[in-house]
Amino acid sequence: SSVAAQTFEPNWNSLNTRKIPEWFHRDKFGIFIHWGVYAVPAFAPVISNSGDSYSEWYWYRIKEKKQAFKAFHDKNYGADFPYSGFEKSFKAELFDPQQWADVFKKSGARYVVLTSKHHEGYALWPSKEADRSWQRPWNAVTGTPGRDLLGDLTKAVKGSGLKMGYYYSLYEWYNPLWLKDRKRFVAEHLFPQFKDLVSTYKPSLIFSDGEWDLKDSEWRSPELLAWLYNESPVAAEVVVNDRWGSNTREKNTASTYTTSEYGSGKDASIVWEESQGIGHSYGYNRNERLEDYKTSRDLILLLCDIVSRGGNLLLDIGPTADGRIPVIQQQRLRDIGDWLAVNGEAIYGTEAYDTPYQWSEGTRPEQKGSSYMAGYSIAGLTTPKAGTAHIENFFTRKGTDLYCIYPTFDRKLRIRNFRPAAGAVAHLLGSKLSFRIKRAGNDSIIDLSRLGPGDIPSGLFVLKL
Ligand code: FUL
Repeated sequence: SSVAAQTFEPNWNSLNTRKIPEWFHRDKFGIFIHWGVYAVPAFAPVISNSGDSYSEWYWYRIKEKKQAFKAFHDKNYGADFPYSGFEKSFKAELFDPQQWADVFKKSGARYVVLTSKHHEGYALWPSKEADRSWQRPWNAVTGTPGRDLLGDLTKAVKGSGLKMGYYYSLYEWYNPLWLKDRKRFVAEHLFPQFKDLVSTYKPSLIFSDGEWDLKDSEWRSPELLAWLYNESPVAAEVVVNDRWGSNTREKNTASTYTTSEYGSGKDASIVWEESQGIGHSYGYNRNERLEDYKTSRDLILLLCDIVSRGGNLLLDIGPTADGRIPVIQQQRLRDIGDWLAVNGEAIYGTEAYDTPYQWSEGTRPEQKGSSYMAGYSIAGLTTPKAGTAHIENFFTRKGTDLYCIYPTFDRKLRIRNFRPAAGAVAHLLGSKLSFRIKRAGNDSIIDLSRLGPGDIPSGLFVLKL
C-alpha cells in the first residue's frame, strides 16, 4: 500500500478533500500579533464589538474622515501629515525576539500568528514585491527598522518549540498597483510575494484576510492553495483559514477553518478559531485603559468556553512601535500560562463532550454580561431566560476521561444528568486529592468539604472524572 501524498487540483472540490493537519485540533491556543506602522499612532476610540475600535485601521479611518480618528490625527500630527510619515517612527529598537518567544512559551500557547503584512501593505520581512509595487521602501528591512522582524521572530518562536504562522492580507488599501489594476496586482504582487513568504519562512499556518473585495476566482486563491498543498515546503503541515474570497467563507469548511472575530465562536460540528485582543483592538491602542482589558480570569474562561465547544483561541497582543509587548499584556499571558501549567491536560488534545457546559437550573442568562457569556448561539440551548443563571461547569473530553472546569467554587458540586459508575472518583488537577462521586437521582454530587483553605485553588479549578 502506498502513502503517496495526495495531489490537489486548483478547485474547491479537490482542495476540500485535504484534511486539516492534526496539530491544529490538538494545540487549541495560539497568540496573534498585530504589528505594523499602525503601532506608531496606536490610536482608536474604545468601543465594544466594533471594527471602529481597531487601531490597525487608522490609515483607512483618517482617509474616510471618521470623526474620532480624524480629530486625533489633525490635532496631534496635522491634517497634512501623511500616514506613510509614521514609518520613520516605527523603529522597533527594543525588539527582543527571544524575549517575545519566552513570553509566548510561558503563556502555554502552542502557536503564534504574526501579521506578515496588514491592509496597509507594509511587510515585516524583506519583501521586494512590497517595495516594487509601492515604489518606495515599504518593508521592515529597507525601511526604518532595518531588520527582518518577521524572520527574527520566526527563528526565536520555532526555536522555543512553538509553531509559527502568518496573517496575510490579500488586499492592500492604497497599493498603487491594486488601485490601478487588480489583475496585475494578483499576478505580479500577491502571487510572488506569498510564495516568497511561504518558501522562505515555512509557516505552519496562514491566516488570510482582506479577501472581501474580490471573488476567489479573481484572487486565484484555489490556484494558490493548490501550490501551497502540493508544492510548497509546508505542504504536509500547513493549516489555512477560510478567508480566500468574498464568496468562500461558506463553501470551504472542509479544508479550511472558520474564523470568528470578537465573536462567540461556533460549535463542535466544524473546525473553528475565535480571535480577539485583550482589549477592543488587535493593534496596540494607547487609548485603552486597564478597565478596557479583560482580566486574566475572563481570558481563561474564554479559553475554556471555546475549547469546550471544540474551538481554538487565537488571543491577540499589540506590540508597541519600539518593539515591546506592553507589560500588562505580558502579565495576562503569564497568568493564562500559570493556569495551563496545572490544568493544561483539560485543554490540549481534548475534544468537545456531548454538552459543552451546563447552566444552573438548565437556563442561561440574557445575551449580554461578561465576555465569556456574550452572544451565544449554540444549537440545543433553549430560549434565554433573564435571571441569575450562570455556567456551573465547562466540559472537555479526552478518550474516556471527562474534565469539568468550574468558574465558581462550591463545596457541593452538581453535575446534571451524569450517572457515575460504581466507585467513581474525581481528581482535582494540580493536587493528589480525589473525591467520591455520589449519585443523586439523574445527577452526580461531588462533596469537596474536606478541602482546606490551602487546597482551594483561587481561580478556576478542574476535576478529572
Ligand atoms: C479583520 C481585519 O480587518 C482586522 O484588522 C483584523 O486583522 C482581523 C483579525 O481581521 O478582518
